Amino acid sequence: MLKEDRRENMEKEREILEKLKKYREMDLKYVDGRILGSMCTKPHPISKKIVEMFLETNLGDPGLFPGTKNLEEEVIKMIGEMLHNKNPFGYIISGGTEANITAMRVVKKMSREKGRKEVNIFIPETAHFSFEKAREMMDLNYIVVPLDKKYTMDVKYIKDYIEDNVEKGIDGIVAIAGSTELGTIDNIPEISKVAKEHNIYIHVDAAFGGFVIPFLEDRYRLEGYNYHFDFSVDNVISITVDPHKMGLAPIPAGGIVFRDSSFKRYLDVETPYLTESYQATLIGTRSGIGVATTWGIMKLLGYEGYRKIVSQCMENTYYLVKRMKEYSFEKAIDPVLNIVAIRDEDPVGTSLILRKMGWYLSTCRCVDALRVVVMPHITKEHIDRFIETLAQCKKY
Ligand code: 0PR
Repeated sequence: MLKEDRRENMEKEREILEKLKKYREMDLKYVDGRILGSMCTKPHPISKKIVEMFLETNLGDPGLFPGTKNLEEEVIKMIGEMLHNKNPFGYIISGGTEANITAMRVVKKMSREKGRKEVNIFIPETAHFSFEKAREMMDLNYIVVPLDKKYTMDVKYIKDYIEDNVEKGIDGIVAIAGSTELGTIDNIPEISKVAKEHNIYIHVDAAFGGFVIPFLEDRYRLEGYNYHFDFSVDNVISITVDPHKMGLAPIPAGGIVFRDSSFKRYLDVETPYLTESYQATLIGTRSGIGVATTWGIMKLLGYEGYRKIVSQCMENTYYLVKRMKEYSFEKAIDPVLNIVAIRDEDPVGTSLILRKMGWYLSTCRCVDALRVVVMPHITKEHIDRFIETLAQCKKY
């Protein structure tokens, strides 16, 4: 390349980066502490180096990237261990949505194999909207289970429904470990008893809770509350667990883990001209970045690292509740995980006013409340500033 061309190129690159920077500056930043309603956070700093290293990898054609494929197997093993499964099978995919859709694909295929015409799945009222996408795509039939007073799935409703509709085969139950709105955990051991009796598949959506509950110290566990959610519970066949939420990995990094590799055949699609003959993931061309960052961050932090992060989030959760009390703001429930629901007569209205004041929260649907997800980027100072703003906002 001529010297002048090179100079011109450099000049152009500088201009482009300058422009990109301006756009990026319009975005909010987690570290500013104004993002209070997100389940994502600033990725662990090691991510930058890993992203660069794995930039061109494509697990859609794993034969070309055997190193990255090995990493995926290792990371699934690590997540499996965290979820009490020595023999896991799964993938690091784009997020909780893809993970939940993947699990529903298996439930549907198994149902078809049994010759059932309708795919009947119990799903809690609190289920994430990703299940609605799965329903639309696969024509699933959901039986929506109401919540009990703990805002968890009413297991008695499931039992009664099965008894009253014996002719209706039930194919699956979706349970949540760390619900989007409140962070609640369905009573999965109780659900398991019913599932075992009727041979029903349980899928647990632990997109958020998967990287919280295993590291939650006893002192943060509510008395009489059930925290069991993983493969140690019978009939739990698949679990969604997202590294890009509390796992601190950069987006996109979701996780789907199955009890063992026997479930692969329900997902496999023939890929005659690629380096491998079958593909099980929904997305074809997929980056290996999520795999490598998750592997690196999990190795670096280990159990102890995640325990500290979760404890810090829980301390800040309790701190927020304490500060709320000082201003007579009520919590909708005792926090189960690092999510606080602040009772409010008009949560949508309040959240819009707060947004104008520069604070970004979301709202609950199952109870009139504002919702704060106390992610690792939230500090006590941010909480102090937020509470004062909320008090101010309520004066008018
Ligand atoms: N399952 C549960 C329990 C979830 O909470 C979510 C997302 C998903 C599945 C889907 O995960 P993906 O979004 O990775 O596909 N929960 C958050 C929510 O809907 C996602 C989110 C994250 C929203 C960051 C906003 C935000 O800034 O609230």
